[in-house]
Amino acid sequence: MGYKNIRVEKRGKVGLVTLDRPKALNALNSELIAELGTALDSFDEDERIGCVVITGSEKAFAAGADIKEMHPHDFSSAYQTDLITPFDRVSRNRKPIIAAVAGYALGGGCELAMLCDFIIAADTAKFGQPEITLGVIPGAGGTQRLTRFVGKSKAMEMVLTGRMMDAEEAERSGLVSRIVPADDLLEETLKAAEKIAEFSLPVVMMAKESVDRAYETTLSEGVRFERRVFQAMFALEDQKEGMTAFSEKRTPQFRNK
Ligand code: DAK
Repeated sequence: MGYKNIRVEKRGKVGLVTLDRPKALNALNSELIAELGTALDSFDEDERIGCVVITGSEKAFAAGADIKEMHPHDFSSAYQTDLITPFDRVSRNRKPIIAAVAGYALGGGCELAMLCDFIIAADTAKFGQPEITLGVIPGAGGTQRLTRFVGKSKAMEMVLTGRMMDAEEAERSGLVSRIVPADDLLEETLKAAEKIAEFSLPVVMMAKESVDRAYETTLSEGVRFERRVFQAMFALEDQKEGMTAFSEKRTPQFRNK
């Protein structure tokens, strides 16, 4: 497929999506969101891909949903077209997705990063939910996910004032897993993605599913879920291979079985 708003590449076992609307700081219009969904579907279906990275430019991961496209909507059209909701597609991906964020990740851009499984931030990254300044509130999970990441007080302040958070504050608050120099962002993120893609794919997918379960259930239910998944892994050839390789002091050769 020919993409107009994103670039899509395979780097070995890693699928790389680069948001590419530089004139609008990667603002997420409906065409870009549809293209992103198509790219993620193709990586999810591609058995050679073990992990996906979404990144933007040096200046912006994404400066939010496209305000100029959203502006003319009324309630009826926003509701009937399910405005920007296909966005949630990211959270249905079964393979891990890492957000590599440099520059602005605002509004829907911050929400897109939070929909990924974890965020690696350049030292230039700036996160924010400035929707209040436009007369609306976050609409793609910002009030919910940001609160789970950084706690009520900081999320409330950011959502109510539109204040941005720099990379250091984001790391301190648990929004990002780590900070790297901007020049190294893609290389460092690809390194993490390649590492994940070398492991057994079904085990990686079940690890992701288990961590995600922590957000959807009670602790005791989550622990029970984890235990069942752990026990089920003993039906995999890759569990035998991983533990045999440890005993034989060699690198395991996982076959995703
Ligand atoms: N939409 C459209 N165009 C944008 C944009 C955006 N979000 N952000 C930037 N641009 C465009 C600018 O209009 C400008 O275009 P021209 O004027 O050159 O044609 C170009 O990008 C460069 O921007 P600036 O000239 O403003 O660049 P600066 O460096 O001076 O400032 C900035 C950078 C990021 C601080 C500034 O551009 C800015 O404040 N941008 C808007 C940030 C923002 O408010 N973002 C939140 C948007 S609301 C939903 C799902 C999601 C959402 C809603 C519902 N559902 C599922 C229902 C999400 C809503 C949002 O994200």
